[in-house]
Amino acid sequence: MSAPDYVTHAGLKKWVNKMAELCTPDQVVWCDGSDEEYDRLCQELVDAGTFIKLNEEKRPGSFLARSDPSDVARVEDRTFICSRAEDEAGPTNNWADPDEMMETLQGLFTGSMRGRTMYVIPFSMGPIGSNISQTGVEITDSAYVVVNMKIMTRMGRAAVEALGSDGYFVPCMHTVGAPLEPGDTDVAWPCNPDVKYIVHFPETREIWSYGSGYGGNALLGKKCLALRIASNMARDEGWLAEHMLIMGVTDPKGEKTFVAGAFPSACGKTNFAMMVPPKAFRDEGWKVTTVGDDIAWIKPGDDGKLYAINPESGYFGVAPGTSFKTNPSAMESIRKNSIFTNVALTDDGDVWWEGMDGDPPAHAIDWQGKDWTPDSETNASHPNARFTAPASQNPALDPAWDDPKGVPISAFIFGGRRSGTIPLVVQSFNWAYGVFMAATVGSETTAAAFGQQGVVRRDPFAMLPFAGYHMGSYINHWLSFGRNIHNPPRIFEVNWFRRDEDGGFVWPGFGENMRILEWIVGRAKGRAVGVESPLGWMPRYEDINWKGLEDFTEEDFYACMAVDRPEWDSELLQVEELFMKLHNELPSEMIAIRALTKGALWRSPKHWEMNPDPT
Ligand code: SAT
Ligand code: MN
Repeated sequence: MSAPDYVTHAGLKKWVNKMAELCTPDQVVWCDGSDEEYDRLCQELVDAGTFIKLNEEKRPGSFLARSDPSDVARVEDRTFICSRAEDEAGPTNNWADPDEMMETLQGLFTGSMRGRTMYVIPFSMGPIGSNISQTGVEITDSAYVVVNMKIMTRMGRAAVEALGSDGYFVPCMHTVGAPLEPGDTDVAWPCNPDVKYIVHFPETREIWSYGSGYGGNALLGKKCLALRIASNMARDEGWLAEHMLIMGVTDPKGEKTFVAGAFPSACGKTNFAMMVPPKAFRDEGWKVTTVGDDIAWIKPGDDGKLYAINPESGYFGVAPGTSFKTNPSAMESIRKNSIFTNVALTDDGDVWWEGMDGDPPAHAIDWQGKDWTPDSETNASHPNARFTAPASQNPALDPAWDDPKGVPISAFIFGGRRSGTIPLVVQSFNWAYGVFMAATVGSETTAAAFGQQGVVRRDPFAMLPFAGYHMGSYINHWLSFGRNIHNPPRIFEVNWFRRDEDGGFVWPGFGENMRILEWIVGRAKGRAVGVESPLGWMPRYEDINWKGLEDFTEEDFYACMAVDRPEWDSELLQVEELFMKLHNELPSEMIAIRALTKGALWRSPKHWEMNPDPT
């Protein structure tokens, strides 16, 4: 099919033709993003066995997909940043020579869509017409990708019309890498089990993805464009592309403050973004609303404030562990019109996963299509099983979530999963100290995901797998960016995951995080009291609102807040290791702040004995 009339962009049409010649699909389909197109493709996916239609009464308009067992997550070891110079990619990315890689890809993509349909998906990351948004065009041979992109991005005719006849777009090439020969029958989840490449060319701003149909490997607007390519754009153009949630916090007076937060995987980012405050807070009038749960693009406005948009329009969230207890808004968001990947199918045609409310079903079909009962030794859903749900279905969606202007950010929050060392909350002394905090964030690996439990993996800015250039330069970009902001957002570090000697969590977490958020917002607005600690400003027990959590004692609180000198000596040694790795491009300020922090560690962890500083 040739391009529809509303496509007036000669460069786009030329590129699509060239890619069709390379990949030799049976046909080319330009996606218009309409509901009819979505319904038609979902039906085709049902007919092909990729989708199972869920019970229309229980889960209207929703589908289940089961991936190939070899294609269940992003493949970081097959992800490449192919900058001209190896040093540009830095020590935390895989690099390959761009010319050699392009040759490899041309070989792999030749004839790669034989027997399949090539879909052309124009999409906007961010509200169409926003000066912070970017346009991409993904070419793919996966209808599963098309329907997921429909939920996750502003996709189709509107995006291509906004592009006009000469607008800039990021070309995103994707194939599942499984051509069909005449007479071949297709499988439910085509992919290439042996060869996978997720490749970024930062200078030419191109993305080429081969062999996987899953999540961030295949929905190229998300991690590939919105983080790895966009982080390069942001550095060159003076803005930020971040792995951050954005939320609005409304206080009882009706004043609203927006904060952005970065957390590594498995730290409850989606839960935090959709947090429901405790009843005592709701009764007072506190409200939390979601702008985004994964990615933030942030630009300085003419008034000197930082404005953030969520480039996405849906949630691609981890299903296991999501329940009405941990995240009621997510549960509401997935009631209908959602796609589920690698969760279990119940006998009444609904979905189930580990950690859902109530008792497990007596029988289900697991994510690999096998019979499952609570006595089975394996999990019914894959630990990385996902839901794809439209943001518009989130009951806590912020009214400004698709405001083209973005929302003004007053605070940045960074956090990891740490059983000790890092206090529940601390505010950095200033922007540079905040950059140090963010640059040194670590998170303990969980047994399920990464093997050995309790090993701290440094994940600067929660961007380790997503920074599209040298992590040292990335830290430097943040430093200089803040220097040029008149009144930069305040920077905080949090740790919801401290444990006591018996291994139990000391902080209840979830909605109770609202108490800490209230202090953060108060500090960002220059109201709340903080006292000095070796690391930054901290609340005392009396600076936190404990209404409704009276059995959480002063002693409990300070157990979450202690700054232990021996623990910090060892922490700063690990920080030195990270800094040695990044030393080529690491700003010297980071080394200085590390030394100053070491020098500032006083013997007493009782920071609250210091005089409060009311400013
Ligand atoms: O698969 S995604 O990259 O979209 C999600 C994730 O792994 O963080
Ligand atoms: Mn993410």
